[in-house]
Amino acid sequence: MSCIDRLKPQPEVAGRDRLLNCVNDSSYVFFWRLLQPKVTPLETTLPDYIRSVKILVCVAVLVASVPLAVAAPGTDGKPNIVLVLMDNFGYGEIGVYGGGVLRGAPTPRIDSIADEGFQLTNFNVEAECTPSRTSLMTGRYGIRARQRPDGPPRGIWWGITQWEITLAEMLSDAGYGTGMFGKWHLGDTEGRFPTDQGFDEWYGIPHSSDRAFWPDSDSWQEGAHPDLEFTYVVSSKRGETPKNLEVYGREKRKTIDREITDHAIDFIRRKAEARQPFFAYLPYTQTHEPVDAHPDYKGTTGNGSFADVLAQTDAYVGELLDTIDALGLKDNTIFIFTSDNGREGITRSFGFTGPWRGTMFSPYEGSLRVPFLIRYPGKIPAEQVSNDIVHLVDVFPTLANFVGGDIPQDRIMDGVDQSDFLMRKSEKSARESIVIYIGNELFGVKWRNWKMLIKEIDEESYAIQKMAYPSIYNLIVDPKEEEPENFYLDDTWVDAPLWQVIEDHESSIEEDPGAPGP
Ligand SMILES: [Ca+2]
Ligand SMILES: [Ca+2]
Repeated sequence: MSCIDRLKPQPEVAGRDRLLNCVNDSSYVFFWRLLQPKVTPLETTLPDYIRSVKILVCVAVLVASVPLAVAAPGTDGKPNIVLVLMDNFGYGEIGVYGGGVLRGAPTPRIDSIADEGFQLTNFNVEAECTPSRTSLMTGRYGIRARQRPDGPPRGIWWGITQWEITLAEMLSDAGYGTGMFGKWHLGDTEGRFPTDQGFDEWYGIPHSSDRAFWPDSDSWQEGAHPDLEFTYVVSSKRGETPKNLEVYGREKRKTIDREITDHAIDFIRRKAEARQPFFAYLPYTQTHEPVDAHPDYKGTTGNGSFADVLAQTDAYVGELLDTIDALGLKDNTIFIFTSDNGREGITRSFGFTGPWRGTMFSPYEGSLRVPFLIRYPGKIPAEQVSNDIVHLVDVFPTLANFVGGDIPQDRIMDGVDQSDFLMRKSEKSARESIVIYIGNELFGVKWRNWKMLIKEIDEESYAIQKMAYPSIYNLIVDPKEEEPENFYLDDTWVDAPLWQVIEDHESSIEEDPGAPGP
């Protein structure tokens, strides 16, 4: 494993706990929404202002130069898709989830997606980067794609095979221009880069951001192993071998999300001008460690690097929204903001999971529950909030439904179509349950408001503990997963549906044990 996610988690802070103990239902979301200030121009920082002026000028030039593209929707009315995926970004960071000002930086632009669309408070992911990104790209739990005998000996999470049908391949087959700008982490060998897996173009990094420490480490030993080399920022077009551009060290770490945003905006403009529906995928590198703010934002909040990066990210998302809106594509563009997993677990990190227990690489809600906001004004009503269970694997079939794409029929898809739920054509989510894995280990399940863990993990040592009897949590009355037995005795009937989820999943794994092909 290259991730530094296995190190010791930050100890709980008593004051924070006291604050959060009062929080146990969805009123939390509305309460904190009320506390988020409206940002006026006077409160905008100088770099924000300069960048806003630059954007306005650029957009004005664009609008003047391609007037016919201004009102042009995607080809055949297909909606465009912009998908922002944060890295190790907890549930509690942004304003509408109780963060924003509480975290030292208001997030009005990200919050606006909730105001104009749908906010999920029970959106689930996998516990670490690669399986989570596998879920997003394939609509299948990471466990299915990793079961290959020919991976490298170190680390099981080495990416997806060509055989997997990615979200980008599905959209490309449906006529979309597909651009990826950011971190891949799903394979770094010939045939497994993004531009081998459905993306027309890619600018970003193949690996995890902890490798940005290497070039600046005083302990780096050149030539220590033939496989060891610095990560480069790369670019490629479909079918090309990626070209190394610059070493990904701490200096590049500061600016890469700015460059990701710029490349994505350029891509969106080009596709709008060409009147081709587009999929712009922005897996930002923040807030994985190291959390280094861009020079435009460093020190601007006065609340440290994490808050600076939060402000920076909000501004970048705002630029993307402004670009879509100025091109006249707002009603016909699906805009999603989410994260691949909860906050980092290392002691020196500063992420925030809101009311939930634990960090990434654990089976607890702080690992699995992340923000998910979606805006699609033409189809999804504004100001929607739901605590129904949805999972990252659902994004593939949901987007397939929205665009008229093909869902693979020759393999088990774990994802379900949530388009009717998001459009409020159906009241409830299309799923009631999920399975929870860490690495190879099935840890448990969630079903409605109940959770069963057949294993737990020591949050200090990461030792896996197998229990003689499972832990059962009622997540409505015990959202912090503090009392596994307390709320269960009157309701032992939940054993039946909870175990059924495990049995159904295990039989589906027997039927589809792993991806074939190179
Ligand atoms: Ca991650
Ligand atoms: Ca493929």
